[in-house]
Amino acid sequence: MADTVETLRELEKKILWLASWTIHNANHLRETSDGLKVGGHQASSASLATIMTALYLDVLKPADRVAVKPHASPIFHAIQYLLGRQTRERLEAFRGYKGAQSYPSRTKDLDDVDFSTGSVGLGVAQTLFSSLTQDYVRAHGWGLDRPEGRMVALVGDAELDEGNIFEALLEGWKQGLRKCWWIIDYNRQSLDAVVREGLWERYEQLFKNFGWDVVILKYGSLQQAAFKEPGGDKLRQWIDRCPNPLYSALVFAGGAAWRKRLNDEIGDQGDVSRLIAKRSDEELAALMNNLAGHDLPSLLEAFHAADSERPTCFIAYTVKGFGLPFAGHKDNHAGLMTPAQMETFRQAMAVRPGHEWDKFEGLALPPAQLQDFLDRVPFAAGSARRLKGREIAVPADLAVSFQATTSTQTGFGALLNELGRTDSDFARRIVTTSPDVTVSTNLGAWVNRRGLFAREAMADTFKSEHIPSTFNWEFSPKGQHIELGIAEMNLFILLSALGLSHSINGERLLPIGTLYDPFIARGLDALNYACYQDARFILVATPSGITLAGEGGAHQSIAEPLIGLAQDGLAAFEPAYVDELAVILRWAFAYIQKDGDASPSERNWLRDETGGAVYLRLSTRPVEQIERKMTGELAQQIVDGAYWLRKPGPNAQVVVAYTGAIAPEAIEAIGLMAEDRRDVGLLAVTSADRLNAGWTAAQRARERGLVHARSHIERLLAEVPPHCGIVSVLDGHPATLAWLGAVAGHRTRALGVEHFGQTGSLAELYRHYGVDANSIVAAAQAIAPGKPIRHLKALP
Ligand SMILES: Cc1ncc(C[n+]2csc(CCOP(=O)(O)OP(=O)(O)O)c2C)c(N)n1
Ligand SMILES: [Mg+2]
Repeated sequence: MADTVETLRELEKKILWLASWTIHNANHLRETSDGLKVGGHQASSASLATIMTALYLDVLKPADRVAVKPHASPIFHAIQYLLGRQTRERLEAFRGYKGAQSYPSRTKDLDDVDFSTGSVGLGVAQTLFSSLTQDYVRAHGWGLDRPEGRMVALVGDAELDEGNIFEALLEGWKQGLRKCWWIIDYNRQSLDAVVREGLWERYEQLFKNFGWDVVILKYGSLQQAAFKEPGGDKLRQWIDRCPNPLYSALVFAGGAAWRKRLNDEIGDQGDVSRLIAKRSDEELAALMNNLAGHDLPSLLEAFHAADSERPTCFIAYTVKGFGLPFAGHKDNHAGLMTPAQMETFRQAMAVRPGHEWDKFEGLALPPAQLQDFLDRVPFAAGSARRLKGREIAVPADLAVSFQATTSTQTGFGALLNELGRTDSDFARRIVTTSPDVTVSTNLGAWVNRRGLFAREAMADTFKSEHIPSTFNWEFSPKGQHIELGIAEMNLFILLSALGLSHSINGERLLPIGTLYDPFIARGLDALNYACYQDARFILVATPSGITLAGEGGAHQSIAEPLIGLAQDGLAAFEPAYVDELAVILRWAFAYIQKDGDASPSERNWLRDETGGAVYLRLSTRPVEQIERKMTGELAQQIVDGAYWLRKPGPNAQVVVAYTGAIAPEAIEAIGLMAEDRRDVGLLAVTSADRLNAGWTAAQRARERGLVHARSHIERLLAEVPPHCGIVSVLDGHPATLAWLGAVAGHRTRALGVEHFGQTGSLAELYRHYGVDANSIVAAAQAIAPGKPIRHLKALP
């Protein structure tokens, strides 16, 4: 143990040096090249240096997974560098093009980041849901040959202000969370300032209330020893009473300031005066700075003693900027060491110019001994940390029978019900989840068949009491639906965890999450986070839009189609018909499993080989279905984003392009115009997102010399005469389709919803927002002038 501590101390010094140098060096390079200086987070990193040294170089095992506080990324990269998993080139390019990332990134960093962080709070919750996911996988009998991992989050104390953390805590309690450690970097500083007094007490109570163990790491071993000296109890009382800002200020001011303050306040009390007096300024500062979060013996003891099964919160007292000249200063968050300070630091670390990147430069222990220690670090013993789940074969098509008039939401329920009947490997890998809207998003039939997941079985009381109920609500370890509380943030973070299971647990899941479309906005940052991590899932958002008529503005989504269009890593669809949905859903199951790197297809210019998550925007509106045979060509076009429901003739004057549940209005409008406008075309757009992405990519390809590159929408619109107008329409923001006019220069009028809806009948609302058949005709008349359209009624 003593040997280990000594070696770790040396390596911690090196880690702090490397992290600080990484930041300084990158800033220095930037300053000279573009005059920009960026916040370096040297202080925020230093705060976690000791804890991360203890964890990565001693405590953690290969199966453990960590979400590192965003601003501790330089420390993380420095540790990986020492372990031979990060390159000097990337550290030199820190925060620069293709360099090590400012915040740990699963997708952009090469040194095996387990969970991305950046938007504070999300990575923390991700560890909790990853632990539940691990339980889910193992309860289903998968991955049992691998050791279980602990899911660890390194949390900033101000990060705990983020509400999503508490939403997750509540869910974790409900689901019987285990194997999860949150280590709070209690430096009592946030970005702007010093945090409130006594927060640790609130945290302690709070975590205990949610069934966690709480370990408070306050006094380091030097302090503990000093407390045993005569007068030590007085010192301890003073430390306990000292307000956070004062403690921080004294840490910054150093030994002489400590002495003055301590003497002023408790110096006339005999024993404690001697305790203070017998220490030099330097020793006194070392004693007062010796909080447990910077004390390797205390940390190692606590981490090794903690129960790995139980969810455990460690509150570790630290000093922001520990070991650096601005330690403790409240303005230090984005503070950078000046070149002069860096020079002093270099000398203190005994690093010769030109040897800044040498692994063991300036350390007292022999390099061979240090390297030998690093070679035996348990965390680094495993092979690749990125696992690969086996691909799950998807059936050639998803069969479903549906009524002549039905909605996409009903169709979705029917499709899952069908899947629920089958006992294939494919059906077993599906896991559904919903934030308290399981039944109202039509997952009920599926859940009846597959059951709810819980680590311990729980009978449905209504069933056991023989009270008739439509839904069987039985929990068991074999269940395939994870029922969540209402918090949408939790839905997305759980999807993020389930959707990374192939990589984290080596076992692929096919996750489907359902929620009401407008409430995507509630969890949007978590959705973005899940996509940034490249998690794979299918999001089914239903119902949607003003088509919800009676529900009013608070339930009617407007902007979501634009989210679908703009969100990276998420392919968005809004089908109108159930046969389209069946095609898209089948495709989605395959798409979420892809992670190849083939170049974009010449057909649609999309990077389908790389895969991603999928968003399906569905509706409760029953729509008369089209009786047709699903040909391979039609299915392909549905997936590519659009097809001609009615091809425009060579002299077409108007094309109506519609998306989703508004299809009947578009069809009706075509009928109303038929007598007075020639060859009217009807374009069914199943994915504005994919059409738009393909179009952008094809243009870029042409600009780079691939003159024959054509996207799907360009090919479709090539058949439309130049003077033809396009009226686009959807139950969502009109900008979603407004760009269609730019593809080939057609005059376009984009209809849709721009303002908060209200209650009313469907007909009233469609008329009010101008997306009814008559409004489509009026728009057509305006952009494709000709003889008056006889069926057009005067608009109010
Ligand atoms: C959602 C979100 N809001 C704001 C920020 C900007 N931000 C980054 S760090 C930080 C404060 C961090 O304080 P703390 O968690 O205590 O970390 P410390 O730097 O003290 O270790 C803020 C506000 C962010 N990254 N994410
Ligand atoms: Mg802090």
